[in-house]
Amino acid sequence: MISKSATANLPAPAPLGNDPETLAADIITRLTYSIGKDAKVAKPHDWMTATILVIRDRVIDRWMASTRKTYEEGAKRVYYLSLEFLIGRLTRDAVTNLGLLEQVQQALNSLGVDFDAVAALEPDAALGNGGLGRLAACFMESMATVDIPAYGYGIRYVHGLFKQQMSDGWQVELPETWLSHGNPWEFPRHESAYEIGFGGTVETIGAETGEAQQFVWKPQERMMAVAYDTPVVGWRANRVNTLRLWTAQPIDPILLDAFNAGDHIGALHESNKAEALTQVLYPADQTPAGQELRLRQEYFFSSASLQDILRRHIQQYGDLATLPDKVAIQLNDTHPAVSVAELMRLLIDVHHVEFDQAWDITRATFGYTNHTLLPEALESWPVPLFERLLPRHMQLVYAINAKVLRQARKERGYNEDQIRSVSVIDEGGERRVRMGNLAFIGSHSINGVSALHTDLMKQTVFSDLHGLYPDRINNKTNGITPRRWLMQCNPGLFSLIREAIGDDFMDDAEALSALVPYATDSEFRARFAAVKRDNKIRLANLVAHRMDIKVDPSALFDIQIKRIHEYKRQLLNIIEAVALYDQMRSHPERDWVPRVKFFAGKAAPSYHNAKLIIKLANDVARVINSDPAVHGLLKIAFIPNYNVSLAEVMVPAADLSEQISTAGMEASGTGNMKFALNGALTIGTLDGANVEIKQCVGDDNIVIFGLTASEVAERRATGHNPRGIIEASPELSQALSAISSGVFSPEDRNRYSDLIAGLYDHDWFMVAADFDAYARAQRQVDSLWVDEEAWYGRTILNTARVGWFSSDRTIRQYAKEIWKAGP
Ligand code: B1H
Repeated sequence: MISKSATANLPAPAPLGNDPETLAADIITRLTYSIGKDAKVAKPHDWMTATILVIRDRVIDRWMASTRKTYEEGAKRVYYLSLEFLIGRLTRDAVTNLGLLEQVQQALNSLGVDFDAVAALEPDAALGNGGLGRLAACFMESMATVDIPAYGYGIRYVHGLFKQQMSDGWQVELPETWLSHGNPWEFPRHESAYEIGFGGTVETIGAETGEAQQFVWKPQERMMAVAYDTPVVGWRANRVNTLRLWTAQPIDPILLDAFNAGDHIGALHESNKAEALTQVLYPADQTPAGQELRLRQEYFFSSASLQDILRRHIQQYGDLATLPDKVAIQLNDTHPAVSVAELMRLLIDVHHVEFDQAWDITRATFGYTNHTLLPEALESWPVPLFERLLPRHMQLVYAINAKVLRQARKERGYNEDQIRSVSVIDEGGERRVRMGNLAFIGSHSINGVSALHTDLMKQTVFSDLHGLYPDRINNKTNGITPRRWLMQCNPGLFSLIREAIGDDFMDDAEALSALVPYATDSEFRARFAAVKRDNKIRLANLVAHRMDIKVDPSALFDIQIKRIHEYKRQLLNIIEAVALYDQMRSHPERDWVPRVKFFAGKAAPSYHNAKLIIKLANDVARVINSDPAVHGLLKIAFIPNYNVSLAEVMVPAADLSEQISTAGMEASGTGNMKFALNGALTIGTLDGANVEIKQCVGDDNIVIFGLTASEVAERRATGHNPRGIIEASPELSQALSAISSGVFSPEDRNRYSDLIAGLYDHDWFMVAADFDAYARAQRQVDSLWVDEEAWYGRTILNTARVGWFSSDRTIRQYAKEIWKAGP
């Protein structure tokens, strides 16, 4: 062991140079001494690793300084617990936030290497499904930017979200292997390891002696959680925070007894079981997996994170009574909700805090963010499974629940129905533990992610809990980081804006409002249009190369990219394309606006209708794209394998952003914000954050259509007659009969009959109900498009007025109103 006096005298490392010459020399040094390659034979991948190592070195000083500062100031730390972090590539983000992009580009140039080509080799870190995971990644960057001492905690999945391939138009899932070439951004911390238990029994001691009872959980299975840290660089690198991801490892890599007894396979059983836990991300967005492995993942990362948080707190402050003053823990949806029971267990069983005090500490520490109201997406676990895996936690859940229900009955006079609705245990049918209710009662703050969503939370799923705790539900409208989603993905627009209004918007996205006067400046409009055109050419090249589809960059680029889900209504968009196709063939004499409809997105592997919708998009694309009768005026491209990096190419190229969910069903959306920021017009329903986007950009600069959330609720309640609606709409009837009769699937004419029959029978997602309004709105878009000058005026106003949707703003609100942390 190194003595204290010896460490105190260690010299500090020499400061690193940031000029292109030094960077180039350091890249060569890394290539030689860290990778072991001669520059003459180095592969592109070696250049990438060497470059990342050199950038990483520049991050480390700031990282250590940030950690030191938090410690010295005794600042409150924020912990963001999330089963998903959908990061994408990190290198461009780190290097721009360090302010070293040009220097690194020059350094590589001097070595005959192209930075863009090197950066493109980095695999996406796809540790998430969609918006919820991407939000966590934007939040990490913003927390570092606005100088909040924060840690993200999650799982280091070996396999992120599956790779999507198309086979004859059908989605096929392939395993994703982002770690196959190693990950130069991560630091293994073998010393930060915690034991995690499962199963077994709970023993009671002290029952006979009359002393306070103690409960000792004796897990049957045990494994280790080992930390891997990734630095998260904030804008201008003022702060670098840590994303700590856990990997599962066996306690004994091999059972020596079994091995020696000749059972070589059996000897590895434990080790395989541990490692399986962190192998793969569940790919079911909005449909809880329900399997035991998922609950194991949830508990595993919750327990490891809480043990780490308590260790850090005790080491610095010695006492857990001060936990809520120095620690705020945010639960990203219910996936980490078992943390409520785990913190209670650690406080009571391990640290011997009394139950009531432990409960006060717990509620004062946790905040819970709800991301969906879809009933099928609300997590719950069968009581027998929960009890078998986490017997001590089951006891604590019952004890907490009893306390809350007693209070509801006594102090609030809640009746049986209300008691049933606030209980953590769902007693209707098979008994289940409701994770949303557990997260709610265990938190002092419960937030929704858009104004509409938060209102609906109060009115629907959480209405009785809201009645019990009326000051807990609050709104924090989502945001996106303008670094990745403007500066990095759209360098053309970024420099145009800088030239026009200077640099203020780089530190305050709301300063983009200085662009408002430019909306009427015809020279600026032309330059804005030229940037958009360049971005469209880039996307056109991508579909030409990847899919062999030729599209015209002067056509209107209409883009819907997001997970494939019935409530997101890609089907509505496709049906409208079919109807438009009909119209174009029937009225070739009209001046049709040339349009390309782009789609991208993954379907959960077990979601039948979502996969069928992908196939339909591809079937319709095949027919329309090859029909000379439309003269190329309408094209459809479903681009495979949507991910963050593909979004970074598609978002800047959009003229029209499709945000057409059934009102009341999309909690917020964040793609909607990215498109508006990059100068696209939105066609959308009054759902999620679209409502607030409309307020910001103004009614003339967005195209809204369709039923409102309350109209949808009313129709569902009073009964809705989709068949009547369809029969009254010739355009819709024609499109639906074409699809269901096999016009687009001649090889299997009944492929879509059930899908379409669902629209006639119940139309749960109001596709038929909203069709005419949507088609009209699309023709309105056409008429806006024709007046080019005015169109770019509107798109400029979108960019100018959506700075409020920066995740910096969102994070400042969390910090001030929920966490009481940060500057
Ligand atoms: C959102 C999810 C989600 N809401 C369960 N809920 C999952 C639920 O693997 N699971 O079990 C995964 C994801 N994701 C999205 O969150 C909302 O649909 C969006 O509207 C919202 O913008 C986003 C971020 O708040």
